[in-house]
Amino acid sequence: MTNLGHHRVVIIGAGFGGIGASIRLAEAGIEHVIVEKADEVGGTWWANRYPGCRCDVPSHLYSFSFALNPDWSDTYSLQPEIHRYLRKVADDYGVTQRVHLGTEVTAARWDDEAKRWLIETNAGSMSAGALISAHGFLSEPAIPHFAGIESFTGQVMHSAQWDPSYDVNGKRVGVIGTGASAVQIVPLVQKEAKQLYVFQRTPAWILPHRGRPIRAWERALYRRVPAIQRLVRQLVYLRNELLILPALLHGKRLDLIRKMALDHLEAQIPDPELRAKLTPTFAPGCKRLTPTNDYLPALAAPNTELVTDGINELRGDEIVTTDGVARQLDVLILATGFRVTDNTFPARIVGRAGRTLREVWDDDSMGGYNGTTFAGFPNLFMLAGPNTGIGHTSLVYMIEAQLPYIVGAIKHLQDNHVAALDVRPDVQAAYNEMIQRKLRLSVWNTGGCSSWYLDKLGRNSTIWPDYTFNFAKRLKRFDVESYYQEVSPTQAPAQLVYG
Ligand code: N01
Repeated sequence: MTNLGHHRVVIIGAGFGGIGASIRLAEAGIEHVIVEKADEVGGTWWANRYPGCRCDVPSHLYSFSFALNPDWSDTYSLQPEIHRYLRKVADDYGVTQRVHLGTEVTAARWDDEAKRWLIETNAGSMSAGALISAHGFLSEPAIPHFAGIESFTGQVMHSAQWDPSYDVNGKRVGVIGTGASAVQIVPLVQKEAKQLYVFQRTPAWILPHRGRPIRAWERALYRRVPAIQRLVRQLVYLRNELLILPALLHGKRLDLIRKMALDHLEAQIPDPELRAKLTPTFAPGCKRLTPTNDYLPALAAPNTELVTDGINELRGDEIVTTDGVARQLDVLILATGFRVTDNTFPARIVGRAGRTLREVWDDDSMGGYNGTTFAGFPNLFMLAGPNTGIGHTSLVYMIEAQLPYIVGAIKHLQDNHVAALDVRPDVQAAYNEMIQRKLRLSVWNTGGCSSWYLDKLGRNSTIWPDYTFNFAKRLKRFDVESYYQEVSPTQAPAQLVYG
């Protein structure tokens, strides 16, 4: 097995999280490498290349605060443009040269003797004083098992594993799912397919989309006066934060969203029978809100059928629903989401007690401290970890908020000859209690839907239940007092300062 050496820090993943971490570590003079399983940087914005893939967070907000892009062509960017942006940031900040592409972490084990992480990859092994996991919680496709899927004669593609060489033109296409991915895929596929079947288990709240191309003069202005773009970004940020209080209290403003969505539905779907099928029964916001102007008309098109009966089995080239109707397909598109609360990547991370992070989470629920560190997993930091998710604003903001905290911890290790930092279990437990208390009345917990925000116990281990600026404030400074520390064996006799 090739020895890929020892590093001060190893970062897993070269998406927004890994690239941002690399930039901040380099600024702090901390040696590190990034390992990325794909052959490209970009993370989710490289994996998701389905037709129509677009960010539903405004462009000016969906970027690093320190690397604004005055050249966005649309107020809501398409995937290729976001991917180009990330590649450019990685190049401009020297990240690209630190990335090992095509290198997938298969295991990472904390060595409590040597006080370091031992990391196995498909390209060799390496070790690190600290490990930053930026593997992404929306990175592992959820592929439901339908009876007969193995012998289905058509092509099957998950939205995050799109085959760009596949041409849907003139084909009979089935799409399963009605979430954020499906509402972007359906309109484009409908235009080209001979016949489209959309298999809906739960209708989504569809809001009008406010996107528009950004005019040449606006781009010129942002280029010449970056402060104006920063102001626009700040206004978008503040407007989005207004959604938090009603979401937490399940309040009035959500009624406004409901009305806006129902008006949109009425305007776009004249047929009352179809409209009834497309009217959600849960509270808006319980699942991610999906803005689009093209999805509902695509469902009403003559070559589309909205199927609301459950899926029974796949048989040859047919999909058979519970009412016994068989429909022939050339391709089945699974817009069925991701394994989030049951993500298997944590099964590769083995902590101090020889247990994987997955095993620890399976005992109870996914959880950590500040969404970043985990008791029993010293010197492990996770970007976009448990309860850092947000449905109303940019995840890049949350990732950026974690960076000073992580860099602060790693600098603490380095500057004070500390070998290991392990968050105190009591601190972690109190933190999670606080999170769960705040979530109790929220629309995500009480809105009457099932979503990837909730785990098998019905506990919400994904959403940050407060204003995002409070998350940033919390993580501004590394709070060493919340951690057990072990002095480096090379500086002093191993000194346990636990408990
Ligand atoms: O996945 P989802 P997604 N039989 O989990 C259905 C981010 N994102 O990929 O609602 C039948 O939302 C399932 O049905 P139901 C964003 O954070 C961001 O669309 O469970 N149907 C649902 O309709 C988002 O929240 C952007 O009844 C089955 C759908 O599949 C997250 O990714 C764009 C089924 C899954 O919806 C996930 O979105 C796209 C089964 N066995 C995505 N299993 C941005 O713009 C599942 N379904 C930033």
